[in-house]
Amino acid sequence: DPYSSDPERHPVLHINSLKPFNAEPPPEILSDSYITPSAFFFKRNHLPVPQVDPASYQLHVEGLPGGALTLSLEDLKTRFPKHTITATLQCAGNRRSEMNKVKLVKGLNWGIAAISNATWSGARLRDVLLAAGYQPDVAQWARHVQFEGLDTDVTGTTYGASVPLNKAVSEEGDVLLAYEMNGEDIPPDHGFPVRVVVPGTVGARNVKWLGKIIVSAEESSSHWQQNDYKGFSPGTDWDTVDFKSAPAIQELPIQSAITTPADSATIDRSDGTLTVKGYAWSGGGREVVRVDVSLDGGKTWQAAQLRSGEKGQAPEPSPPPGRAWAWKLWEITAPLPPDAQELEIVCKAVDNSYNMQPDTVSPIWNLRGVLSNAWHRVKVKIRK
Ligand code: MTE
Ligand code: MO
Repeated sequence: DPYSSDPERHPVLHINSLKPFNAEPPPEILSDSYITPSAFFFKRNHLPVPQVDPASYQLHVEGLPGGALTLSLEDLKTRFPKHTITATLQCAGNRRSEMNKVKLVKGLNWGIAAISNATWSGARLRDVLLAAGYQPDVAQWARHVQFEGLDTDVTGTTYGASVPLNKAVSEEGDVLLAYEMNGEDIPPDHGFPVRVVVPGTVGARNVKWLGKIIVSAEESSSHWQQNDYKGFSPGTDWDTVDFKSAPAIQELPIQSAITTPADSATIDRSDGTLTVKGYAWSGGGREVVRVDVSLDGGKTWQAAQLRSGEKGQAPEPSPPPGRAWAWKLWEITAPLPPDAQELEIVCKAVDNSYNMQPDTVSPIWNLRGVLSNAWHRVKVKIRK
């Protein structure tokens, strides 16, 4: 069993697949803390977790004029400044289950919690590429930076992905070769000893157990870059789909969801108010500027309170424009409509480019069930 050396996991996680291991936390845990504890951080593995010896670990950097560069973990930690960011990762398939309700899609049936927020520390990819011989004239022929994981399938094929070169080398891109998550060594499930963190970019490009970096004219040839993680028209089916016709997902669209109350919950009328909580995030470093909440299925709206830090503590300093990599948690306490026995609670977020979420799922349905970001709706019953 290639999965026999997979690590232990927290029993509270909702498992979508055991081998490979894919799991998400109960949604209400996400709004308990601004930084998601690593044990609860969603886990998305395509393959068995590789066991990497940190003492003999090597990272290879290829494709630059200076020839190949090989770095040990110690090199990465000592030869480059340590940089820390707070960044949210979201799987392209987050909220896929809502697309499945419209019409069956292919993929893991994720709920709303294939998204989490952590602090990441490591060397800047930019600094490592510069040390490996990157110069501005490389951009005349190179367009992409490819990443290969050390996890392999039975045929020896590794997980791989790529990101645009300009994201990788930009001083404002904040792409990290991270060796710490939430102030500790990266746990095995999240890429020990080194993973790429490409903030603002879909989870799939944040390659774990990083073994190789290749600067190239072409995108990664991996299955996951070429024939997966792309969006299509609702009218495209498996007979007509042409994966070459669509770009690989990189930045993700504006997203928000209600973490509590849960769908189908029964709520006590008690003091006549209701507290609703959730998360909101947008890709490409766009900052969430507002979350609107409705208790009547979208007829009337109120703006929620946004938070970017732990409860009761000073908020994290506001990020420079275009570098809002972390989510906002939001909360609203509103009076319950008198006599209401049932409510449809809805949320929708707005980012600083005024991108907004679509109101329903059908117009954005796609056969892979990715980019699922319609208004999130939760129905609850009110007990007298
Ligand atoms: N990197 C490797 N090497 N192997 C993988 O299976 N999964 C990707 C990405 N990086 C993956 C990987 C996907 S699809 C996602 S959503 C994120 O890792 C999940 O990161 P997490 O498990 O730390 O939450
Ligand atoms: Mo993913």
